[in-house]
Amino acid sequence: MWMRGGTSKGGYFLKDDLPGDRAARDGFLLRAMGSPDAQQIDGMGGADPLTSKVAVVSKSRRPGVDVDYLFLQVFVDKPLVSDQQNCGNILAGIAPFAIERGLLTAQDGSTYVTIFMENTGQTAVASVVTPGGGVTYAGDARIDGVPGTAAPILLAFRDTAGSSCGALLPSGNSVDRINGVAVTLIDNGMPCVIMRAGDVGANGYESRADLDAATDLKARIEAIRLIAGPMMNLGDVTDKSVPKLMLVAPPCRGGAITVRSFIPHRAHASIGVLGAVSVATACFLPGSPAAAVAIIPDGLQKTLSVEHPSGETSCVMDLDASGAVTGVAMLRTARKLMDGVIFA
Ligand code: NQM
Repeated sequence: MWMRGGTSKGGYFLKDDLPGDRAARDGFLLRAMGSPDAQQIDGMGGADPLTSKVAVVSKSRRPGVDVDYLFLQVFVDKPLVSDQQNCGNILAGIAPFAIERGLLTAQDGSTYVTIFMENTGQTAVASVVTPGGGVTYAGDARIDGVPGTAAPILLAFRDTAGSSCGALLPSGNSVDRINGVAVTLIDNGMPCVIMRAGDVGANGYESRADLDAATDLKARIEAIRLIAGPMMNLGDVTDKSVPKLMLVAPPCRGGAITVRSFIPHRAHASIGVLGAVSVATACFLPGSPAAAVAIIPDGLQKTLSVEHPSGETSCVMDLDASGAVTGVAMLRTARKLMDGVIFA
């Protein structure tokens, strides 16, 4: 099934429908997407990392969990399929897909689906609208980066700290310096290197096209990323899609912070779900580049509006009395685009 999940798009497969052998599976997915090729002309991929994504889904045997979800990034221009990152946007399509495929029985009204995210060994709970026990994609929820409206899908995360790096702050610090630039190395669901846009020669309000064309900027921040990888327990990240690079600046549309993200070699059209969670979490680290530019609302439950090139993404954050983030919820939507047979 091909679905839009949040601001991403990709192929959703039942695990049993794919080859069990990893090399055979990856070869199949590369052919399905048309990679490696900048145009992905011979496959389903959209010539963009945001539309060259795969979800592998199965009924879970874990207690209290409905389905297992493995995310795979199919590189556009390299013969690479990576399971080294999670994806919160593709996650938005998992519950509807699982219901459509009969992996679980939906309730009349709305259904909560507990999803084990295999890439990081953590769980998320998705709530979907299911009138009469079936999925509906129609509704009036709107997310920036997607035209029109659709049924709301709420994603709740409780245990995302240290998802891939083993700790929220894998270097043990709120701030490190790499190549003279102050950075926060953080992983609250997505490994991210957060720096002030102004510290690397950007302003933080650029368009995606301008960022993609900024060769010097991209070389400067890639050099930082390659050094950050081992500091974040990720090893050599030359051929990995993590950590992501987050250039932050003061909000300009009434939000909490402005971000331009690289994922990691192309600029993101908006921002990743767990990428936004990680940036929002960094806003609470005193002395960090994010805290220096963020405007934080009052209250123990705070909605942080993360501004990005296509609008904003709101993260609803629960904090404990010490100010540590204990849970995050996000609004997403998804849509079934086609269901059929792929030839690869
Ligand atoms: O951070 C793109 C996306 C993502 C990831 C990327 C995502 C997340 O927008 O949870 O959703 O960072 O490669 O789909």
